[in-house]
Amino acid sequence: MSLKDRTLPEVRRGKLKKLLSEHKGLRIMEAHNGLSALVASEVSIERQSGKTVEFDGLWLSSLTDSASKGHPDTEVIGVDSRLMTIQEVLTVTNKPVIVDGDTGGEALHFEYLCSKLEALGVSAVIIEDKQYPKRNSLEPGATQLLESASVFATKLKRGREVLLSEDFMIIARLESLIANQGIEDAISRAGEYLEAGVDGIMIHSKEKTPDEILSFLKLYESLCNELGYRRPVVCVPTTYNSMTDEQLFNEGANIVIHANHQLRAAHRAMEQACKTILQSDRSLEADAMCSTVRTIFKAVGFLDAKDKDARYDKSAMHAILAAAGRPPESFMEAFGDIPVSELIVAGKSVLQRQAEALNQAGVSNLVAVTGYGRDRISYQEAQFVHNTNFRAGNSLHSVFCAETYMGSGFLFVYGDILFHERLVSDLISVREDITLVIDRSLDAQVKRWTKPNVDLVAAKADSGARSLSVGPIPVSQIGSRISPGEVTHEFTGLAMFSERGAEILRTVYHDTRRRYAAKPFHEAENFQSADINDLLQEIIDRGYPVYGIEVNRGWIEIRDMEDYEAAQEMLKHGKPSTAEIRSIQAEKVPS
Ligand code: SPV
Ligand code: MG
Repeated sequence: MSLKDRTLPEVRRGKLKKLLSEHKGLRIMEAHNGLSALVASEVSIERQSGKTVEFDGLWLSSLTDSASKGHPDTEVIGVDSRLMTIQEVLTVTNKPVIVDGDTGGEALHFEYLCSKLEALGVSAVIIEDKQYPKRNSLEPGATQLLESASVFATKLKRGREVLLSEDFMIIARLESLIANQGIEDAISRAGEYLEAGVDGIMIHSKEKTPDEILSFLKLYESLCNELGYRRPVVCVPTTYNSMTDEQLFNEGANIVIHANHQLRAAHRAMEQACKTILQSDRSLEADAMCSTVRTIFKAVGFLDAKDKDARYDKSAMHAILAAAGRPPESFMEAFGDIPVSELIVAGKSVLQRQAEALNQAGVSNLVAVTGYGRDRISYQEAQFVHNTNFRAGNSLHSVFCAETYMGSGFLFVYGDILFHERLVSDLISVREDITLVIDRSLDAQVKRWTKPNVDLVAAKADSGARSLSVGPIPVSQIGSRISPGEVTHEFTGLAMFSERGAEILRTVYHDTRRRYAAKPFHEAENFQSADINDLLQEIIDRGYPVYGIEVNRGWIEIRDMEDYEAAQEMLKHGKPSTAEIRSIQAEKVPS
């Protein structure tokens, strides 16, 4: 079951009445369990005219409910068992549901049935004017005993009297044609049931041609004219199915129920698959007759569940830290021959601080891709992957040394940034496939414009005016050479790739790697010298959405001595609050 299409009883119950009040013909499909309800709810097609058509609601057939339980349709399946199926269906769809109530049992039983169905959020019950226990209407020669019209009308009235809402509909089903009692009997009973206060009439027939139904529909209109009011009519064209739904609507039907088709289709497919497996002595040949396992997983919400697990189970996600690069000369002069990850900022190494922030946000699987000075790294609570080629490439190629950890989505982290755990928590809760944390305070950070290789971003920012939107915004450009008029943000070096995002990243990486081996690739001379920004730009250019979540604080990069001293200052009194980071960053802005 997917958790997406749920609704509440009071929201769903009135949907049928509302659709009917919009004066369009309603197409209703049978469902006999959760899966068939999902299929009927999800399926839609586009007609040649461009019009999209879907089913307007579901029919809880007694024939298919009992058949799916391996029983005949003779009211031998009890109300509690029927209610279980009804609940199963109501749980997985938000479409209105019409329940086949058989004869409704004796009047007292019908009162209880109405009250339970109404409480569950069912929109309508249809009961047939046969004697309990009824026999299905479609089998020629089956005994069909009609109830006396007045007894049935009393049952209908008693059902109405227990209802608590105006939303729930009681529809009377005429079995006169099934019991060979003729159209006059049907019309006379229709009149009596309408007078008893029913919300609609269903006329049933098992003829192959629609003639008797069409005659009934004409007489029904005259009856309603006489009465001075009209209630909707329901048809079930199982046998006279040469008529289209539209034709039936044009003849006066308001609801057309396709009463058993999913069950019959499933039965034939099941039988064929079983026979094929026995014949072939294996299942290979039957595969083509079956939906794939993944299709079923998708239909019942397992893929959604898996997605959610990945989003919320941060412990399963890897953070890949690109920590292979050579430090700037100024660091070498000041601190000697150590990688940036090993720089001590207020008592802790950069890598340790990164690991702590990630851990606090729930990401505990760290993969650090090392290169320069890897033997000098003292923090050991991560997995290490060595980029032997670190001199030739940069962050992009480093991160791909950890490609095996990307599978179910991952976090990308520059090796030379410090960040607050809040940024990570926000990032891992997004739904988009590729999301960057982007800083919108670039304009305030005047000095940053003068620095080389700042990761600039052009994103669809709002005008700066206050806005209700808080979600990620689309990124259109990323690189260090975006024209100043277009720059809106700076990429912080934190990014999140969902499972699909990682798949896109990997596919585009391997494809471009071959094609641009010796050719300029976005801002890089060739693929070998490309960085993550070049690949992200390629991804954007290929039409995949890349999003940014905006921040203006909570991170700092350490690329030169000035950055280092600022970080040292921020952290010397322990972990800074986001407000402290902001104020110290603001102090850096020259007047
Ligand atoms: C059902 O679907 O259970 C019905 C319609 O009542 S029929 O089987 O045609 O009687
Ligand atoms: Mg039935």
